[in-house]
Amino acid sequence: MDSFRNIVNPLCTFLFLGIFLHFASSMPRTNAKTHNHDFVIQATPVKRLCKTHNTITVNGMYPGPTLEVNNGDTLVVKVTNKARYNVTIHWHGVRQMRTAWADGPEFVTQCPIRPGNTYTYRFTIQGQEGTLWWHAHSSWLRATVYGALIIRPRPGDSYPFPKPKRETPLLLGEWWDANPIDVVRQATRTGAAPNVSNAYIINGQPGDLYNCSKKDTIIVPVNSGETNLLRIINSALNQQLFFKIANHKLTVVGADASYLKPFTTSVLMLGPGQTTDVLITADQPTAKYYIAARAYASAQGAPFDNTTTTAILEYETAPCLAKCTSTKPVMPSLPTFNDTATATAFTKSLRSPRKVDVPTEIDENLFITVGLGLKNCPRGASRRNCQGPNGTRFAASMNNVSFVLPSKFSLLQAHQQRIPGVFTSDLPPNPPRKFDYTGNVSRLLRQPARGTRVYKLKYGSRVQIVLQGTSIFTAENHPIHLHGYDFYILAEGFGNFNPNRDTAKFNLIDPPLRNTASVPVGGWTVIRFVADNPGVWLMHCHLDVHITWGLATAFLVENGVGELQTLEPPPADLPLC
Ligand SMILES: *[C@@H]1O[C@H](CO)[C@@H](O)[C@H](O)[C@H]1NC(C)=O
Ligand SMILES: *[C@@H]1O[C@H](CO)[C@@H](O)[C@H](O)[C@H]1NC(C)=O
Ligand SMILES: *[C@@H]1O[C@H](CO)[C@@H](O)[C@H](O)[C@H]1NC(C)=O
Ligand SMILES: *[C@@H]1O[C@H](CO)[C@@H](O)[C@H](O)[C@H]1NC(C)=O
Ligand SMILES: *[C@@H]1O[C@H](CO)[C@@H](O)[C@H](O)[C@H]1NC(C)=O
Ligand SMILES: *[C@@H]1O[C@H](CO)[C@@H](O)[C@H](O)[C@H]1NC(C)=O
Ligand SMILES: *[C@@H]1O[C@H](CO)[C@@H](O)[C@H](O)[C@H]1NC(C)=O
Ligand SMILES: *[C@@H]1O[C@H](CO)[C@@H](O)[C@H](O)[C@H]1NC(C)=O
Ligand SMILES: [Cu+2]
Repeated sequence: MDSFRNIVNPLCTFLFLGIFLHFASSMPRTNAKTHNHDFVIQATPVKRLCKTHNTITVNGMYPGPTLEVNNGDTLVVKVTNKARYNVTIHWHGVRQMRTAWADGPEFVTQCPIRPGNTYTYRFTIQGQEGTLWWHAHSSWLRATVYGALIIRPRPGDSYPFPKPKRETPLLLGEWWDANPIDVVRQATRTGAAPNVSNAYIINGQPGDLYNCSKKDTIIVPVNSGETNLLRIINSALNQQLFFKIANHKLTVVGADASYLKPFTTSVLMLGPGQTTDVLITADQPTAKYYIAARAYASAQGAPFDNTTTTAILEYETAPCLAKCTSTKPVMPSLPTFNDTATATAFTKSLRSPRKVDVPTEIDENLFITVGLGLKNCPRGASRRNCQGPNGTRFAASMNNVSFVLPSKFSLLQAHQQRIPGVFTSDLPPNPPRKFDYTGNVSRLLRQPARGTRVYKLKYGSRVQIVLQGTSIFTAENHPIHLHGYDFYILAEGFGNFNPNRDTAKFNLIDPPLRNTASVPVGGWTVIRFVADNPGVWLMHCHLDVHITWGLATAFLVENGVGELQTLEPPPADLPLC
């Protein structure tokens, strides 16, 4: 080798290297791995709050298995349904480029995996790094069927921050002292709001404030001086959560598997579906500190689970072992349940690490209202089925369409095989009636229309959506999730979006890239993306109570030109209805 190096001059080396790099980048990456997993959906006895419930789990684990991959890897997950419910699995935030068949929402990209059946999800992680998660996307099964999906940089690449000593996923969830499927079925029958949860949990445990969970409380060990990475996931079904660690600052470095410009905060707010990666340095006296989460509940007067879940950050350093075991951990002071100022300050702090490529020209400019509604009691229905406010049934809608899932074909199959009568592509791009969205809305406007109405997008179109919250019945913060895409969040604000005033607030330099946007209570959020992934993609509120009421729609993104812009053919084992 020495003699070789001696005979090539520097220019030659440079050219040679250039050609080699060019060649290497056009070759398939040989270091990408394929991860094979078996998921068995089954009923398993799980004890929480002193009571045992038969719980739907994956492989008997609660939460389910953590999947760890590198950017560029392929996942092959064979799901076997041994439970008595239909099930599907959604890979939340995975872009699923050309593989919409593996996205998972039932009746959108597939029919359910029926009891006794299997389906194998195959997809590749492309250009995403950080924390995502997976969860059931059928009825309310995701209350217990969920787990973390950790995506590290490609082998040889590193994090854009110093390598943390340890990494810990923290999945925030909700626990009902009941079968969650019974809870949603009861609500669907009565038309009233479903029961709120009985406790929040961190990695499956309500924590130290509960006698029955004390001994199983999650411990996050640290050593003095070290910096660790926490991957926080809000997997709760119906609740935005504040998150805090006593006496410790958190440096936010990522959200929804995109890196962020690091910033320091003492409190996080996560809507269901959102993830946040933070660095924490053990720079406090050796002791135990509570890691705690509780509700950010923005809907005025609505009942919510007002409990606190905890884990413990425990310094392992020797003197503590003797001293700290007996002392109570330090409790952080969490924001009050309706502290919208703190929630908004957090979401407004997120920035991409550098200037990003936000579409500046727009082909599709959509204005979509998101909010609740009330349906008058259907003629002839019993009062028992109309236990919503004043004898109504709860509903929710986007641009006044309360979304109804099909039942005979998935939307994607109907789209691909041109099966008529399953959906219509006429979701209005603007509210069918203009009104003071966040004001005192007339009762004549509160009842939405039902329909399976989607919006068609040409391949490559540049899309802007103003998501406008409404105060029909009550205003509330809605975590709006788009499948198959990440989008830039340009701005958010309160009241009615006003293009003349609010366009000036758009961040076209370094807006954050996410898959779930928090639409502020009584306010709006503006997002942009390029429709470069063909398929049918659900957009919905990630509060499951709201999607149950119809707060959803779907984008039908057409194929572009050539194979690389075309949806792959469906897998042979795709479940049909
Ligand atoms: C919901 O809560 C009510 C009141 O506490 C209770 O009677 C009912 O059984 C609960 N429903 C379910 C499905 O657990
Ligand atoms: C927890 O246990 C303590 C001591 O055994 C008892 O005093 C307390 O009432 C229990 N709390 C609950 C909520 O059961
Ligand atoms: C929530 O619980 C706290 C005690 O943990 C109590 O001080 C507060 O009043 C409760 N808030 C509501 C709205 O129930
Ligand atoms: C929060 O709720 C309390 C009542 O529990 C109310 O007094 C207070 O004004 C509310 N704060 C905000 C910011 O809405
Ligand atoms: C229910 O009826 C009462 C009395 O008519 C009225 O004050 C209230 O605004 C109504 N609520 C809704 C949600 O329509
Ligand atoms: C809302 O409007 C209704 C009429 O549409 C009126 O009766 C009511 O007083 C108004 N409420 C408020 C708080 O302005
Ligand atoms: C929604 O549509 C229904 C049925 O057409 C109508 O009665 C209602 O006023 C509409 N509401 C809004 C906010 O457009
Ligand atoms: C299960 O899925 C099938 C379609 O594959 C559907 O016909 C059936 O209604 C579903 N069952 C439930 C309880 O949703
Ligand atoms: Cu919502």
